[in-house]
Amino acid sequence: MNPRTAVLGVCLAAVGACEFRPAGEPSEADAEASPDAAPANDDAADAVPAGYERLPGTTSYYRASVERADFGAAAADCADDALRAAVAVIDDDEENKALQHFMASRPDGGQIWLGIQDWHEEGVWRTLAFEPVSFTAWKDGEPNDGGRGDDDGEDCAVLLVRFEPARHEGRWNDIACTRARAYVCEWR
Ligand code: FUC
Ligand code: CA
Ligand code: CA
Repeated sequence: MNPRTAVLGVCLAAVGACEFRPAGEPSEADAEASPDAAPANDDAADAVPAGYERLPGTTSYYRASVERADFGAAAADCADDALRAAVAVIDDDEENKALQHFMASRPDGGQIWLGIQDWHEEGVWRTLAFEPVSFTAWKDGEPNDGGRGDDDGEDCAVLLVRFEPARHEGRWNDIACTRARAYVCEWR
């Protein structure tokens, strides 16, 4: 299957991750913050998914992948864990460092998928829910779409956990979504 099709399927299945809300309408977060809102009664949606843990310096819970997978399979695996679980989206340098540290000692953890893509619009990086990406840590010269700029370029991205020279560790590179990489699932 075309990896883009696979990811879109996941996206549509993961209701929370793919919510399109017209501007001005209250979000779920607004409802929770309102004193008049009904108390949360969906315990299952609020329980930390099995295998997820808190990492210092972050506000989410995370699970490391068991084996490398192409981006579509990674996204499906994470989305399968829980509502609001997805391939980790890194929002700041603290989280970038936390995930680097989390994966550094794993043999297959040299690079991990990020939950962002530019296949929807080349050069415009967004989450799978098409939210804009606020924080980036691209390596010098990246993202370069593999030098292509067409549909066969590089539309997924990884965090370089281990890299030579080491000064590039912690930076990001765009690569083809069909490659096999480790990943971290995030539940927020
Ligand atoms: C590294 C990057 C390139 C490309 C390739 C697959 O060589 O510097 O931009 O992503 O990997
Ligand atoms: Ca691209
Ligand atoms: Ca690249």
